[in-house]
Amino acid sequence: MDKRKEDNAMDLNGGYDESQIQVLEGLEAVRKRPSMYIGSTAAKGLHHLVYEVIDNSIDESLAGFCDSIDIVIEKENSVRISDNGRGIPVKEHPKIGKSTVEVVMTILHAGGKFGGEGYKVSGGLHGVGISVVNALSEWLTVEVRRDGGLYKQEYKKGRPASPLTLMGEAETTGTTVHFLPDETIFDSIDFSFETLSQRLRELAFLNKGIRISIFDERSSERSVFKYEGGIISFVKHLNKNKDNTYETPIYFEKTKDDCVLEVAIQYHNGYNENLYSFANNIHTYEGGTHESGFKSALTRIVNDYARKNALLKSAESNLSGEDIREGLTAVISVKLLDPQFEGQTKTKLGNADVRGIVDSIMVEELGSYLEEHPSIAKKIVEKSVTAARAREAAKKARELTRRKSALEITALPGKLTDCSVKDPSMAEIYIVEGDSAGGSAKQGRDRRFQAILPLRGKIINVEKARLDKILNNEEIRTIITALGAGISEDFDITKARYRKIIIMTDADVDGAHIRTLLLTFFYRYMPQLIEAGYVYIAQPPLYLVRKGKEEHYAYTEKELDDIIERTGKTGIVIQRYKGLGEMNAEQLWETTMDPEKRTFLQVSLDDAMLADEIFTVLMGDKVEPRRNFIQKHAKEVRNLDTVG
Ligand code: 0RA
Repeated sequence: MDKRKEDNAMDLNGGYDESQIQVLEGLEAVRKRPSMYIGSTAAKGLHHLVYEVIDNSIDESLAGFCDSIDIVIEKENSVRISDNGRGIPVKEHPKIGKSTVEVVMTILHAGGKFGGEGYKVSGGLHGVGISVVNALSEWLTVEVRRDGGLYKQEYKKGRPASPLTLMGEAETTGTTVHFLPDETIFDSIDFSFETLSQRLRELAFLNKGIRISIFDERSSERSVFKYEGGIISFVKHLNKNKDNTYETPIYFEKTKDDCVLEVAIQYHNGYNENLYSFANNIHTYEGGTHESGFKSALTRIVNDYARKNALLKSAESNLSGEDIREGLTAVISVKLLDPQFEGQTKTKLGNADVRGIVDSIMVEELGSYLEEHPSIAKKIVEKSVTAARAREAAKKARELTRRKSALEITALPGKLTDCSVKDPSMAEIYIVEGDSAGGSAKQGRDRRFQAILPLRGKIINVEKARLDKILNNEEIRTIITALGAGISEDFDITKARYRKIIIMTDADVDGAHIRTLLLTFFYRYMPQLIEAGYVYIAQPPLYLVRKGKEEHYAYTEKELDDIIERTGKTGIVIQRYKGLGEMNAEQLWETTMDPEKRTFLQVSLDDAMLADEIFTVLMGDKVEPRRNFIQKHAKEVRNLDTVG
């Protein structure tokens, strides 16, 4: 309430002319309904502020004027973003009668009106303009180097707090935007170095040659991303620990009807398909015309090649798209003038003409590549033929499982200790590592709504096997039956028997390994579960600190330090939990399972790429990177494979 009063009473420099009233209304609208402009006020929306600013720098780069962007997360969570673009124009805007800087900073969607005809990222997904960042910041300052001068202006909650002022001379050009997100608007203003780095690296891959650095003053962490190879480097990165079918990714870039298409393709000898599509640097998770054009062209081109070169006999049926994409890692990136984003999350490219454009470039470029590289072409066809045969076998195996489960309709696995409630929205299942922890969980649980499934045997490495073999693994079958929603193409989330599926493993390397195996399995064969937010990771404590009768649990190393500091060192006994089995039933309930007290990590696939990287490194064919990775990240794995 107070906030609004203050906002209305705020004195602007000068009177209320029409444009200022518009500005006020615009900023007020953003502050009132921030989610309408940035999606949410949770972590995602917060990080979006940074992306919104950087998109402007990337636009400068696409226009050919910027090749370096530096981001600093400062101690109190203010962020500084500098680029060496042209700088925001400082002269008075002819229509509005204020500097263009102020117009861009205070009028919604103003950015786009100045950019000319170039390919703009900021026309994309949210593309709300930098004024939204300004409106949602406690304070923001902008510095512009342009026309030989250094100019500066300050804002508070979106409103000018100083005029645009010439501060001195400047030999270079560029823009620095420095802001502190408004704490009253966001759930938290704690920026994640990891989250930002991930997107910055992606942007560096998608815009070859651009240098993007990030420095975190809170932790002194630093990263610099620059890839001369662009999406070739991207694909190499995705496949770095895979057993690749050939050495150098297939790559081409071509412009047609104002649409720039870049494609990089490399096959590996595993079974998964990793196709990442982008439109104007936005990850189109839901695909769209560029992706469907790519897929249909790839299928047709490989089949045509196979027929023409007698690798597929006339009696044999065509290879399916899925067969041809087994073991495919590809990045496709289009840049176009007026991208239309559709779909649930606005990550599906809608421009109909792009399908045909991608198709025709594919025929020209991939078609001739295969002609010119017959040994690689042959490998791709042979892989696809093998995939087709294996898929036939998998289908048979799946039908067998289905028939079997139809016979034993109510036969839940013997290992499952089910809960009494049958309503999935109230029911949860703990998948627990080992029998002894399983025993404690069974005793400690609230039997009304908590089911326990202990895993004792080995879980198969799903990254290394096709579906038919995976379905023969007893632990996997137990999980599928207990969850009740089927698998792969037959998966039906409405049949899921629990809405919370909680992975509870030991806080050691083996535990991390089992957790990753389970996540890989869910990710590959039941991604809908993760998308729906049903999958969680339990957070058991690492330590119990005793002092006299007092007991404190520490879930992180830092908490342990804090407790020691609070309680004093003398007379304390620290017990480190190596496994869940070291806790008795009561302790396990109290620390990890009691809904009143527990904390979970919700697994999200927002960042499928990061997950895939981890899965690849941990599960891939090469042993060496796996060992290095586990040793390096044993403690952090849980943070890496989950988001939020
Ligand atoms: C308006 C017009 C032009 C560039 C920009 C804004 C601009 C905004 C930001 C935000 C961060 N960095 C930025 N760099 C540029 C076009 C400039 C021209 O035509 O010279």
